[in-house]
Amino acid sequence: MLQHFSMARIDLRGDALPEGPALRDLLPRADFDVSAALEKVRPICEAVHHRGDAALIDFAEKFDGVRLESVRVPAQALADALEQLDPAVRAALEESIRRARLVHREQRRTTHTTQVVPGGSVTEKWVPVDRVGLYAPGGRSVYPSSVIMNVVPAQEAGVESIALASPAQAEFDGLPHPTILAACALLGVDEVYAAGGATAVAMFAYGTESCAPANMVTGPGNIWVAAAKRYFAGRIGIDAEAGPTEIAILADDTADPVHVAADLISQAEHDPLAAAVLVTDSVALADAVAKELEPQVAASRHIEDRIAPALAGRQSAIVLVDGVEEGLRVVDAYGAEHLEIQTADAAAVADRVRNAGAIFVGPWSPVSLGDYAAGSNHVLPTGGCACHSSGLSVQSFLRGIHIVDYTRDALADVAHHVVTLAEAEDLPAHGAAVKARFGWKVPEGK
Ligand code: HSO
Ligand code: ZN
Repeated sequence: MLQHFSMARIDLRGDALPEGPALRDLLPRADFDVSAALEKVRPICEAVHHRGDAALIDFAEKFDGVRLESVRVPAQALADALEQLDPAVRAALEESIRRARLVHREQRRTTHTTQVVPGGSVTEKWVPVDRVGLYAPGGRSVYPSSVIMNVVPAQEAGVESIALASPAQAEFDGLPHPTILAACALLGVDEVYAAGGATAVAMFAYGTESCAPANMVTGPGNIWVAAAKRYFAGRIGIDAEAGPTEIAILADDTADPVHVAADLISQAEHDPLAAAVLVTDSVALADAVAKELEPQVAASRHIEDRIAPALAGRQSAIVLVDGVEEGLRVVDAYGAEHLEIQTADAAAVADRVRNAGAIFVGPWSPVSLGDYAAGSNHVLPTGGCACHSSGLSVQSFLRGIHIVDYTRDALADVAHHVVTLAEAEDLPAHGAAVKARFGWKVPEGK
């Protein structure tokens, strides 16, 4: 039995903390080797490229144990799933959608024109991607909430064509899980495919007989989805490669150990590779949380396969620091997907955090609120990517296009600078393109 486990402790008290990458190296992190998986997904992606739907059907039989008649989910199956959805689940999903729409609607961007000089302007217009393919995992992670977190920002961005894929489930005659289908129906997404993992990403990237190619693929998934995204990066748009989920909690002695333990367990519940990291300056809190974990883990459902290995794994730890100041440096170096601040004056501390996918402030904002019903997005950067990337948002589905519009006089005024820089870069034809407009002479600028 794994019920008796202990979370590793990393003691960073006493000496000055090292800088940046050296500090990051002291912190725990899961092994998630996407490049090794890349070699395995390559033939899968290429089979989908060459054999289209037939390959998808063969892969569903091999990986999901069910022979499909078609990969496209019939409209009737979506309607049936919605009709059969538990009313309480339906109400919760509807509220989740409503809140997510409130937040994401306000992320829309408006066209903006900068009058650079009289007669010379640059307008930035925001144009949604034409078609996106969204992925919702199956198997261990059937998350209708992730359907919401993908679809709502795409819809609010104004994406016209939205398709969703989720693995075929043998127990549902090869359809994706009914709650995934019901969530699609609630959101008004009617183009749904039974395709899983790398095969789904390849389907959207290349297109098949039944699925038109997409410009972009987003959504969480396992290592095969991450590897397929990497395979197609540069050819289609992708969001971040999602790794195992992470929670970091920065807490002091004002935190309630019962809450802290419950929140660590809540994300450990996703995956044996999930990371739970407590950063605290209070040994008393660390001890109380360690003690509190035992009964709470014992009372939870997915102990042996996920929670205990996640908490005991090398990716999880209790990190002791000298104070909240040092704690802030540690959580910034870690760059957690989810960061809870459970300290005195939590909002002020949260305000100082620079690297996190999402920040949860104070005792009444647990990560699981954000997973389902805060209005925030739960598709967030993992593996330290929070230091350069954001979670999914309306912005993820928009492209900003600059529209440059200069008059003759406005070009004439700046022409000599263009010609000078073109010469400096040994690109005289660049300068010539301007001179050609003025009788091959450089107009005298102002
Ligand atoms: N915490 C997960 C998302 C999720 N939680 C879905 C519950 N369902 C990664 O952010
Ligand atoms: Zn979660």
